This record gives sequence, structure tokens and C-alpha cells, in this order.
Amino acid sequence: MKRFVLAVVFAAIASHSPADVLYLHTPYSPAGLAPSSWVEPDDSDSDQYTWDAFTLASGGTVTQVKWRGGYQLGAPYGHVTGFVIGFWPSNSYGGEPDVLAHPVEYSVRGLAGESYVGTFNGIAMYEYTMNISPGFVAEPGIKYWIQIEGSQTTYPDWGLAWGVGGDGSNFRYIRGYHMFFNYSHDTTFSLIGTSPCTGAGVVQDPVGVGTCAAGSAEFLASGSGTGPLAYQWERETSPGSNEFVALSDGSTGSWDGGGPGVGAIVLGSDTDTLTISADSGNGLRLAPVHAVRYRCTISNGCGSASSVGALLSVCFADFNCDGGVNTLDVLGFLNAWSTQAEAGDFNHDGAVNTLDVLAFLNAWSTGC
Ligand SMILES: [Ca+2]
Ligand SMILES: [Ca+2]
Ligand SMILES: [Ca+2]
Repeated sequence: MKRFVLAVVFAAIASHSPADVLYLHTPYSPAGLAPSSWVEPDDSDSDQYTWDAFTLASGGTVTQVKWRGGYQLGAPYGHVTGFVIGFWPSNSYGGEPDVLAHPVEYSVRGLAGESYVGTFNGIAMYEYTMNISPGFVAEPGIKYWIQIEGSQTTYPDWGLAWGVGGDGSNFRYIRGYHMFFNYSHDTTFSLIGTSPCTGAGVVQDPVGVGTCAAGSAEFLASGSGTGPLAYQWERETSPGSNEFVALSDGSTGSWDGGGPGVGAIVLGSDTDTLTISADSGNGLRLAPVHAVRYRCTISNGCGSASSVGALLSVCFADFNCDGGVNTLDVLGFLNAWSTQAEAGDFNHDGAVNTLDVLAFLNAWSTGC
């Protein structure tokens, strides 16, 4: 394979970058080296070219590359004199780089900020940094191959540190053999740059749920977009108002009016699953104030979206909470009413009297 440097861009050594780590392989232990250096021009049987694969799920623009490497023989003919970084497409089945393709290449003269980080498994290791401009644009979900190639004089003994975080192998061309090989171990490098942020959207809207006054209801929502996604459930301030305010976990006492026997518990108000339950532990029930629409607002760093509102229907006539409305509910209500139990205060006015019988029978005859 004859090596051509097609696009050469000299880039300054990084001083700082505000960008994010888009992709990362960390050092393998015990340490080892994947040979990846050559003597210019490509004329040594000891020249070796190592590729390693990466995929950015959300895509991104790589503006800086960091990597770790060392010298197999201790650099008897000197340290690197420069680096070429190439980004290569995959071949048709994705298992190897397309070695006949024209890579997008960047090169730098000098040591690329070579900095000693320690000796591991007997190998002195160095870290390197190179800014690349214009950045390499990686499409979402596409597998690319990066080749980080050191230049040396006389004899190439530089290699990339073994790494972890990829598929566990590297791909290599060895000039003396004129062959390509798959070797164990990823290589240690990281890609820094910017990732496009996709605004949050709603994938799954909550659906209306029915329950009884002593029951509970669950609403689900899910979102899309660049993570992390934040979920915030909201309640409609009054039926049909289409005005929503954020919910917080715990008692609904701050907004349910605090009527006699009225109370519920909110759970999961900042997750993808909202639960609203009668506060049975305190002998309290769901009331019409709870029977409104609930929606979820999903947000991330670059946008937010609100789901549709899903109605919580409370079947007050199903007094015994068995899912049906029948004479057993009448018996259950009259039992509570005759014993002056709090549940007998059907209209939540603080008194158990004939108004409750009327209110219950009205609800019961209407049904659910
Ligand atoms: Ca790999
Ligand atoms: Ca019933
Ligand atoms: Ca009453």
C-alpha cells in the first residue's frame, strides 16, 4: 500500500477546548502497544499502520484528538517528528476500513504536545493532543476508522497504547508483509468536539386513566432528543382550562383545597411515570379536584416539548372500588354513612348527612 497524504492541514497544538468528549477509549491494563509509525517516505518494511473503529450515535464534529502512545524500543533513533491523523470510511461490510478510500487527513509537525504520563508494564507512555481544522464531521451511527500515525527517522518504533471501550480489536497493515491483520485490543484515544443537540420531543403521550376515589392512577410518557432528558409532570389547574402547572412529589394538600377527607399523593413527578394515589394512609380520598388532565413536559439542553393532557377519571360511584357500579356500592356507602365514617361524607363538606346520600345516589344513578 502506497501512502498518500491527500489533505494536509497544519493545526496548532491545543491549549484549551470548551467542547465535549464525543468518544473515548481508555488505557488497557496491563499496558501494551499497537505499532503505528513509519519512516517518511513509506520505504521501511517496519512501517505499520493501525486503524481503530469508532461510531458516534448522535454524530458530531471532531475538532481535537487526544491519544496515548509509547516507543517499543525506547526510541533509539529519536522521538516522533510529526503525526498524521486519518479518518477512513468502512468497507462495504463494515468489518474493516476501506483501505482504497481517500481518508480525511490532518497532520502536524513536531511532538503533538508529547507529555510523559508514567511507565506502565515497563513501557514509558506519553499523551498527545492535536487540534484539527476544519473539524471532521462524523455522521450519526456511521462507523469510521481513525488512523493515528507517528513519523520517525531511520526506524519506526512508536505505537498507540492498547485501549478499551471499543470492539476489542485494531486493524493493521504491516508493510514488510504487505498484508492486513486484525489484532486484539482497541487503542487509547479520545475524540473531542461538538455534538448536534436535537431538541426534546414527545414519543409517547400519556393516556387517560380511570380509577375510584380510593384508588390510584399511573401515567406514562417518553421522549426523544439528545440526552439527558428531563421529565416534569404538570396538572391542569381546573378542568378544561388548558393551563398547566408543575407537580411535585408528596401530598396534594397544597392544591387540592384541603377539604374534609380529600387528599392524594403524587409520585414520580420528575420521571417518565407519574402516579397519583388516594392518601389512604391518612384515610383520604381522591376528589373532583384531582380529576383533571395531566401532561408531561420533556426537556433537554436545546428545547422542550409537552405531551397532550391525559384525563384522570375518578368513578366516585364505585364506592367499594371493585371496578363496577352496582348495589354493592350502595350498601357500602350506606354502611359508611350510617356509621358516620369519613367516607360517608361523600360531598366533602365536613358533615355526614342526607346531602351525602343525595350526592351519592346522584353519582350512582349517573354511573361511570
Ligand atoms: Ca477497536
Ligand atoms: Ca363497586
Ligand atoms: Ca357531607
